[in-house]
Amino acid sequence: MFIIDKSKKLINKAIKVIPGGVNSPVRAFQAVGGTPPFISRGQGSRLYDEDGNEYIDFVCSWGPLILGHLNYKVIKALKIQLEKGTTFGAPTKQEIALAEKIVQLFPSIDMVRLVNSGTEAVMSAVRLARGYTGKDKIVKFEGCYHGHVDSLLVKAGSGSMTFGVPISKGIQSAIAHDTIVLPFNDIDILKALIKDLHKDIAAVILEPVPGNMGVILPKKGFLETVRAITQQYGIILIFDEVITGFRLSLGGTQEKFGINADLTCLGKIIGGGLPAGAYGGRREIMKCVSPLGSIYQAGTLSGNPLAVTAGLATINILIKLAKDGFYEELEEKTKIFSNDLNKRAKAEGINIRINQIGSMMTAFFTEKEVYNYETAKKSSEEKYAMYFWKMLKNGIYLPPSQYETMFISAAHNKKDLQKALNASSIAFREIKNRN
Ligand code: HOZ
Repeated sequence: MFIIDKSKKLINKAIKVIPGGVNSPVRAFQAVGGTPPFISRGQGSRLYDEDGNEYIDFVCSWGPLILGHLNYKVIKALKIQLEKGTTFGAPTKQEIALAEKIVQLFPSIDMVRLVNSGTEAVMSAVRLARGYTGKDKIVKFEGCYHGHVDSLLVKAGSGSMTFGVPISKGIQSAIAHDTIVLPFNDIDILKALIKDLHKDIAAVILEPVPGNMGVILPKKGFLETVRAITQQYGIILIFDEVITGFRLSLGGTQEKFGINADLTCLGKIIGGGLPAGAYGGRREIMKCVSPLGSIYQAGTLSGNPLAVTAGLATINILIKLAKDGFYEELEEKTKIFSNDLNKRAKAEGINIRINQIGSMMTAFFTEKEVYNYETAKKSSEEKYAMYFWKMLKNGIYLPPSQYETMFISAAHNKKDLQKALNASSIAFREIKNRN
């Protein structure tokens, strides 16, 4: 029997003092309905809610926890730092160590600035691109989500897509005016636009492997052509690798695809479970950032010792694991899982399309290929919601939206994945019987 009475009481308290009862919209479960379980703790691949229900976690805090919850070495490093203090508002040597790791692992990054979130990283990178080029227009792609920065909350993904809000209220039309939105994976439209407007375009920004409209795979040659055409016209190419950085490989999409961006935004894994973000790139661009240059950006808790310690510990563990084929094994584990999931859906006559790369995947409830926002939106949100709840009641915690990414971590073992597959077969059968 699936009981979440305590969470029901908690959400009723929460909504009195927090919009929607949550501090980030998708967690409110509006896309799938019902009450979100209030989580009391995590351990390895597991989450536990206030009613004592145990779940295998495929959200992993939306990406940061590639090592799973409560990694022993990360926690040990944090405990040592805690004894020394939580924040100083002054430079620390750990920040140098983390910056050096990022520079070492991302050849496109000569210098990097630490901030507190992916949103801050993207907001700063966009301001820097505009300041460096002296141009105003930014090109983004429909369904790509770059945090909640005004100029990019235009036809974005994640919660904006989940709740069908193409442009958030409160964004001045003049700001949205300088944002051009194109369909992802359509290189001809991008080429035509850049040929026409390159004199006004400061930057093209994208999630090189989008994870916020569900996982979308770049078509063969798409990223390479985006890089070539932005290079040709002197347009700054910003890769938002907040999800994919250290997720797809140590050097993110850039390492996996062999492409160098001009500016890169990072987040999630680099905080090791604590709030952190970063933006970095070529030295001649980064030296325009205050206090060296005239592009201002600041942050009281930027580079704070706790987040830097957790991030550094996580990255050091990943560097060691990568030497033994960690990323290849994680991708193989995810591939086997997604192939089996596909077979089980087909066996029950349920149409799904799975996009999977590295340890990221999304099962879209549609029979057609999903390669951009428009095709993703053809998925059955109703069927996804049914699948979500049948899985949750069977102890599997999936993203509460069709337009998010499932993550598999180092902590997910064969038993976890088998349990999720068995629960999926039951869920698919029940969905079939309902239709
Ligand atoms: N940006 C997060 C995942 N793409 C959404 C998290 C949330 O709204 O809780």
